[in-house]
Amino acid sequence: MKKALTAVLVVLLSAGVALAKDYEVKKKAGEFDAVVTIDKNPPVTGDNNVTVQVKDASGKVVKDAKVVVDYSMPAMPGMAPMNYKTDAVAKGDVYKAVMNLSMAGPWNIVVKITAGGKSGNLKFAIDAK
Ligand SMILES: [Cu+2]
Repeated sequence: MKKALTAVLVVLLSAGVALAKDYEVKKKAGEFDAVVTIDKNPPVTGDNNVTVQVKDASGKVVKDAKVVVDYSMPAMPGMAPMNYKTDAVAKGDVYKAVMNLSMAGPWNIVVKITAGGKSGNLKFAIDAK
């Protein structure tokens, strides 16, 4: 009985994961290949968990990079431009950061990656709900 219940739960949980697809950006950052995922899709006002995977030109995972997530909202009527920055912390093969978006609307994200004397930026824009 317990076993059957566990099996049902596992199926339900996997289905949930498959449905809730992360926001994902794959791009070059200088000589690095990076994959940035955000656990909210679309990203939301408040906390969003950001995961960055970095590979070098040969496709090898880079574990000793410095990764900074810079996020900003351009000025809008009645609002001065906003600029935030957070360090992503290495966890296993990836880097993790929490991005707190204080307002819905357009945000520009720049992920700055530095490793082995090289650096590169990955830029993309999101529309937070
Ligand atoms: Cu704004």
